[in-house]
Amino acid sequence: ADYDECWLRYPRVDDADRRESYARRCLHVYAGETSPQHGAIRDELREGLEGILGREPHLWQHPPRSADGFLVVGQPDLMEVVADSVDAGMVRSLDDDGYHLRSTTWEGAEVTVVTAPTDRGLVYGTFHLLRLMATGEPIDDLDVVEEPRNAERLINQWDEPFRGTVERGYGGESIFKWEHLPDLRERYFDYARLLASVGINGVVLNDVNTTRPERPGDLAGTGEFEGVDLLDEQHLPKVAALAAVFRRYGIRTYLSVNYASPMLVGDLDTADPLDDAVAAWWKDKVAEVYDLIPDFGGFLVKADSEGQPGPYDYDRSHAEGANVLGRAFEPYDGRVFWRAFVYSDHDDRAVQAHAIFEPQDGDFHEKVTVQVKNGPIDFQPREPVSTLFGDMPETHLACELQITQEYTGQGVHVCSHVPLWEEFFAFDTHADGEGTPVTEAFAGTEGEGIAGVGNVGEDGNWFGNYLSGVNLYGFGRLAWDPTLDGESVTEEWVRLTFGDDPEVVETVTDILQDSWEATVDYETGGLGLIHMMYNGEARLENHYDPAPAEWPGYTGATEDGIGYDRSSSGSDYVDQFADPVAERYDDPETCPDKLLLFFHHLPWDHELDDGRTVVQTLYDNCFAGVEEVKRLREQWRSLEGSIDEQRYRHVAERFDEQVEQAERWRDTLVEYFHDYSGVADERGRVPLAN
Ligand code: BDP
Repeated sequence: ADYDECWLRYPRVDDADRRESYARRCLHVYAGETSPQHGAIRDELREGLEGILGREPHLWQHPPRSADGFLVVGQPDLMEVVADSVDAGMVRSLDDDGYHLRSTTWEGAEVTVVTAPTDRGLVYGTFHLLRLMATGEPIDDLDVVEEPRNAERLINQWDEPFRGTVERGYGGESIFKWEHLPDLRERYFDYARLLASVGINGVVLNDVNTTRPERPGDLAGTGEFEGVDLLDEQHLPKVAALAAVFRRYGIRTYLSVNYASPMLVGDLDTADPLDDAVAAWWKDKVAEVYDLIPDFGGFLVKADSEGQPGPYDYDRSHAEGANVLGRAFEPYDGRVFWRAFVYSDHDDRAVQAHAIFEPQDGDFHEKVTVQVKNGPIDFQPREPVSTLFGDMPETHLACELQITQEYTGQGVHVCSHVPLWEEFFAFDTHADGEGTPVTEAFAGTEGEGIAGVGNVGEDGNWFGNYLSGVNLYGFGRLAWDPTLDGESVTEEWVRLTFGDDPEVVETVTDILQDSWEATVDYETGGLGLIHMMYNGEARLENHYDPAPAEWPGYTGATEDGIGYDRSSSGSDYVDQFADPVAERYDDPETCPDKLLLFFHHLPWDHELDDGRTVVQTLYDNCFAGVEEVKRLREQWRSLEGSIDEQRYRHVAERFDEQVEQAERWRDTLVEYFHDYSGVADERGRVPLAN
């Protein structure tokens, strides 16, 4: 293939003893052949084991009696050797996506067992075993039981089928070629492998923006909108073809749909959720989809948001709007993900989603999941946690994270989101008293989980910046288990991607772990400011260059001070948090510095704990962010010769551009702070010399 293998490289294990120990247990493989997932498992083992062992494995349809040892992959109910080797009752009782790995002996042979209650679990278990070997871990004493902490682990592609582009994608064009489908590309299979290898179980194929203004850059609209989705007769067979690819890897397919589909795809003259014909249309449409795709996952809907149609067009609530779709899924194992990314352009945007959705807690149909971004605004470099988490106990919730680096340097900057997600996951909402981490708000049963806005495209390296691969890998691993240690996940990715050289592993892991805070510093000044990036009239403009002056409404900058007052004397966003979080945020003395100006408008000379003023701290952080990126670049440069030239150069070049861009951010921001405050930097750096 002319594209990168990412973390599925399967290089030969150098250590001969270790390799021998793997070969003894895995050179012979006994695996089923009856389901599509079995096909995927056999293919993966063939490729993976051949790489790792340096020898072609033997695949059997029965236990290979002559071998001293073998690997067996199957459900206990279908294979005697599995039933004999594990606690079958325990395996059957595992979560559908769970699995069990065990080393034992059977009739004198050393066997390695991968078993699960479902074939999808077998896929995950197989990838887990291969990961252990690819990272050189011993497998002679395995006893691993894994279950995901989140039932739903979805990728949301923001791919635009009718343009071939990816909204907010920095890795090139969309990999999905709709004009050629149902013809399949090898790349679809390889993408499914990447996703399944990190535990993803669903993929939404198309962008949430299914209605686009005809003229780009005209969101407010001329009234001429073009709505599109994939629910028509021409496209559904193409969707089914992709669904078959993903199914092979245990991944279910979903679609973003336009709320006005009954009018756009159907020929009704309304999409009013309380209209019987509309309800019947959705029911029939969902039935038609299930005829083609029996394991279809469901719909994702962006309604009444940024120009998309929705129930507001008929004076209906979000619950009324979502429930008509939810009811259409009643006969099936599928559901509706309904986004809470809803705001209007007045008042404090942070309070809006909660103000709209929280009062409807309990009103959403069983088949509806409300999907909430991690923060109350929009994937900013750092935001507080959305107050909907913990405050909608009667509703299925999913959290939405952004894997793609829309606001964090796009295809250029090295910025791992893993530490960002870790901070988010660890947040204590206090919803149920102390010790109610945010993860509990979406880690329930079916219908709850985590969605991530994808970051792959047609580029040879898939992501734009090669190191952005850590964001897809880390997302999958953390969606499976948000309590995993982010640094370990990152290190795992580095070892799978760059090999085992300890210096490379340590250096790249450190770079990634420190990269996010650096970005936060030069892009925001590190005290909780948001939306300081260029954001032209058109929704699709930029989000990469600094332009704080364009959005004084977000920074709250005045001659007297800076920050947005969301305290009890301002918009009172703080009040949506449970106590004692609300109290802590409400008082500038106890509000954490990193979110201070998100919650408070403070005088430029307001003193922080360490005695520095607000404006001085902003200056210092902007400068520190740039220094940090330079340090990270130096660290990367120290690896020249230790990793292959092509990947070395690629990242080195991006670092050069990142340093320049970080300097531009720093200079723009400090000038901005200086223009308003009139306060010079104590260290003489601001105003800038030229
Ligand atoms: C913003 C993006 C925009 C998306 C929107 C969304 O700038 O492209 O359409 O979010 O999530 O982050 O719907």
